[in-house]
Amino acid sequence: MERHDDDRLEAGRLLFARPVTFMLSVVAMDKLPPPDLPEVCFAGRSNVGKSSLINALTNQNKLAKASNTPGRTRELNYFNVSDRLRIVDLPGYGYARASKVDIAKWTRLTRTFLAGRAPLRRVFVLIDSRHGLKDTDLELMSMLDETAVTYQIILTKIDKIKKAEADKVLAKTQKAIARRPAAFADIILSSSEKKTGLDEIRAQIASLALPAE
Ligand SMILES: Nc1nc2c(ncn2[C@@H]2O[C@H](COP(=O)(O)OP(=O)(O)O)[C@@H](O)[C@H]2O)c(=O)[nH]1
Ligand SMILES: [Mg+2]
Repeated sequence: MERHDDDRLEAGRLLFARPVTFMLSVVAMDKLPPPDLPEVCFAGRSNVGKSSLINALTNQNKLAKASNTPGRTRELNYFNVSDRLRIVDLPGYGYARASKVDIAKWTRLTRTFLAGRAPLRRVFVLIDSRHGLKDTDLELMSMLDETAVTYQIILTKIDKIKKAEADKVLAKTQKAIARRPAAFADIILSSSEKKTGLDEIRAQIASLALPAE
């Protein structure tokens, strides 16, 4: 491994060495915290493994609420990472039984947030590696391409599929993002269960955080 890689992984490890704290839940744009720290957010279809990944990254089992009634959460949840960066957990989308009203509310709040949030440095778009990109994911990505917000794809639950399948979904996803202007070229394969890919995600987040005091 190259020296540069060691440094970035170490920076990621250090950023998450201290506890990450829950800050607040936001249901309306006018209640967002002041835009005084860089932010990254996690987005993805309901049940993709978003809460589990946030918990695994922070080594905290109950930080993000895992497996609450899917599709019910409409708030943006803010987490403070050592006053150097904030993580935002977006409500899951694509829940089959969500009502039209719920979908409209999700769309309005997240669209406004994603398009207009100045400190937002990157959106991690989580995709279940067993299912690949769905229409709702493509819609989100198009929205981010339009508003020029950089996003990086994380293929989740990689422990559930075989290596050959992982290679296939990776190649297919790479092809799908090749011409998308705001997509970050590197795709991360992750498993919260087996702790795969976590160091790389931490390193990516650390590269966007304020420097340590
Ligand atoms: N095997 C496996 N299961 C996972 C992984 N991540 C999440 N899950 C499971 O997938 C389900 C949904 O996870 P959750 O984090 O609540 O998804 P969210 O709705 O996107 O927040 C739960 O039953 C988790 O235990 C993973 O990396 N591997
Ligand atoms: Mg969740």
